[in-house]
Amino acid sequence: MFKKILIANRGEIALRIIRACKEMSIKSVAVYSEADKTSPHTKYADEAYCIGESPSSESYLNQNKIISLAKQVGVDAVHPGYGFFSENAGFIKEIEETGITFIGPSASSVEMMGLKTSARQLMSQNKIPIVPGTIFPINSISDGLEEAEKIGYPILLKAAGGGGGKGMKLVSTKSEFASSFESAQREALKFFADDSVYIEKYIENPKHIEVQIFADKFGNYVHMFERECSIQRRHQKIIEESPSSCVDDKTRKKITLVAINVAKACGYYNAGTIEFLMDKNLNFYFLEMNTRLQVEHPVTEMISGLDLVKEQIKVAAGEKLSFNQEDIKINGHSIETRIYAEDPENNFLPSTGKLLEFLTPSGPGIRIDAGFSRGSLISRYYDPLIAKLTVWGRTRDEAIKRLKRALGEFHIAGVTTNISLLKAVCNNINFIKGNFNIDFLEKEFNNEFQNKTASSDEIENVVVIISSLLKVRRASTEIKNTFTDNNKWAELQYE
Ligand code: MV4
Repeated sequence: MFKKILIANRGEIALRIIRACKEMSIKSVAVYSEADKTSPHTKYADEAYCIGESPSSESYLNQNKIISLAKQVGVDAVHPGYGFFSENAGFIKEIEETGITFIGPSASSVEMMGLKTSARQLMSQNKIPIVPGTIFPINSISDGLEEAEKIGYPILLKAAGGGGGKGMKLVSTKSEFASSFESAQREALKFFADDSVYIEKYIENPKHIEVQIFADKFGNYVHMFERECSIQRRHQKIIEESPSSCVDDKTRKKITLVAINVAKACGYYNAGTIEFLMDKNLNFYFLEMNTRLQVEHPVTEMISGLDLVKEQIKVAAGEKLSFNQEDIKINGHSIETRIYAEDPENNFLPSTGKLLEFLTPSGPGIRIDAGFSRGSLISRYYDPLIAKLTVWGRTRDEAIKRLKRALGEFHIAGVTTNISLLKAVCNNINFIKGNFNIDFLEKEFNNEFQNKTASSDEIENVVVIISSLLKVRRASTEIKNTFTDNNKWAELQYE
């Protein structure tokens, strides 16, 4: 087993990985930027080194600095977390050339899945259901028009080098094709340094379902069921749960088997996630594979009882999986909400500042993953994620009630957060019924969540009342606070 691991990340995920290291008696090495000098991950690791100025490009994305530090301080392995170098094949190659293990998949798996057209080719060779469309880039407008006609409008133009929704163009009729194609190519070049664009049939109102898979370096593969990730805004997920309330046992058997076959097709090892679009008839299509540990991994941990980060470390160290598929069971229901420093009443403008107060919920079935503590500075340099709140309940209903209770226990001051929106979602009848797809937030809240909630709230009047309370308090207080209905609770905790 490794003796010392460098964590090439920051915030909550760096802490998450350090925690696993501590439980495994592995020494942890944190890296930090100027802005993160006093961040919890910096303090909690056994060793910590400053790797540069605050902008990510000069610190967390400084490949040479991180690799030379890893060699210098004598680590056996590097964990990339998510984002930054987690899906960078060049980084993986270079770190492994030094004899240090990358805690994640091979560079070749990452490369194969990173190029969407090559992933689609591989999937179609392996009989994996992909979204209908082309498996090669489109070279000319006339070829594109011909392909689009075969597939049938509406279609989506996607960047081959892309993913995550950047540079995607919806084309409803053939008259729009030429101009959309040219602009898709321009955007693909700008974002991904590659102007290759391919075509997919546009799937209307799908759900976003993903399957967690895991493999060791000996060809043993397991899945850890699905996560429902449809509740998102502009490709930023805000609520994820497991299991999905729309997936029945039969569909679950099919989609998890397909996910394992995707992983096998690219010779995958370590933790990975297969993303699918699912239509209302429960047909599902491979979308892309995320070759990293994901932000929302806690919901899978809550229902399976597994520690994914520990398993990642064990598999990377060359251990065989210590469990097989029959050992993994769904126990209860878990929901994660992402607490972002942003203002849902002001077009989700990122909110920066000092966390003047930071009280987090606790009690039965609650898990908090936070990268900050009271007094921390939320800066403009990084992702606005302050914390993840993950709840567990025996049933989805219990999990939602627990989530509402827990959201009410937050007391955050100094920055504005999206907690008010999360509470409103908990009270939304369609959310409660599991009746939603990727359009949920836009449809139910129209990006002006207060107004829309007031009319569609069929469960309680809570949000309406709180909204007016909020307005009154806004007028009478200096601190721009998120939610001030729970001051009594906060005072109690400070006593
Ligand atoms: C799609 C789609 C509908 N049809 N592809 C967005 C991010 C990228 N990973 C793929 N995305 C989509 N691809 C076809 N053929 C709708 C989306 C999409 C989406 C997918 C998953 C989660 C949220 C989404 C939000 C908007 C659009």
